[in-house]
Amino acid sequence: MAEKPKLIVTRKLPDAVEAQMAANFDAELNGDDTPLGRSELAAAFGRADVIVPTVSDVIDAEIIGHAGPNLKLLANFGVGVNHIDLDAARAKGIAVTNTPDVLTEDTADLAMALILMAARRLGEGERMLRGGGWTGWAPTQHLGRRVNGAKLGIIGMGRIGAALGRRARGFGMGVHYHNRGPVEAGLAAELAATYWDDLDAMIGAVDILSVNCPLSPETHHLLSAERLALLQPHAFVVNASRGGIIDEAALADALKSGAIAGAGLDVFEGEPAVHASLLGLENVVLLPHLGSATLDGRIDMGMRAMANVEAFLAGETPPDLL
Ligand code: 8YV
Repeated sequence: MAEKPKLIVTRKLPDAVEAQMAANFDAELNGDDTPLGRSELAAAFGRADVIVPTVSDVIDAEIIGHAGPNLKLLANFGVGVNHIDLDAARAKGIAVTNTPDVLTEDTADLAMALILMAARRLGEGERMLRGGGWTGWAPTQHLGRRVNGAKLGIIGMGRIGAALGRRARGFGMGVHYHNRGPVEAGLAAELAATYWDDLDAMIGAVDILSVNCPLSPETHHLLSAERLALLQPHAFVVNASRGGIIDEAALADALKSGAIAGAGLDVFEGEPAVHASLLGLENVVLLPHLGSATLDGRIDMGMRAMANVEAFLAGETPPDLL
């Protein structure tokens, strides 16, 4: 019998996913979920046929340079691939796939949760109660801002942006968006969405700004100090995409000075490090990259990664080839 392909998974995945991997491959799983150091990652590149990495692996040209002759596929567990040097992979003849669609709804839920948490000051309220500081209801305690009727500006109207737009409509918000171009007419009509070609103009006009575009060299620090300064003082910023799209130091300054009202962040430029000045601010919600963190979603992501691996090894074009 031919040997099974060697599949190396860099992190612990849900049991159902690992069981399928162990059944179908010579799978090296990560039982205790200790992230691989650079030398371990390089060694894994040297002996694998397929690697299933995640956002916590930095796969740059140097790591890709360690790929052995058998490594032909990086089947990323996750939709964002900014942690992988795609050009270096291509140059080395290594295909890369991701897991779109299956995490769209969960991530949009998380973005909506950030909006509600920030605008209604829910984290502040919970911290006060748990800290023993609640002395009873008061008419002017922890007053947030109404989201019903607010203008939401979505940067990046892809799958997740559109799913957030649907939620926002349900909460009575107006949907505005900036994108490479207008979305198709059916979606624009469904969301009653207003397209802004000029990002700066949209930023100045909205009450809540949500980052939903991928991180790339073009979107790195897209929300710079200059752009953040365009926001209205009552505005909120939320990010469930990638931390590097916002200049975190500039955001912290704007939150601290009151130039904007608040923010909700699920992602950070130097994860797991969080800009020190954000940690001390009350008007920012800070979550540990929970966007797709449902058991259902993580199983679906694993199965989607497996579908890509199986198609690739069968000589077919994987459904999510980048
Ligand atoms: C994933 C994410 O959990 O898919 C993405 O891009 O940001 C997260 O939801 C993570 O990337 C796993 O690799």
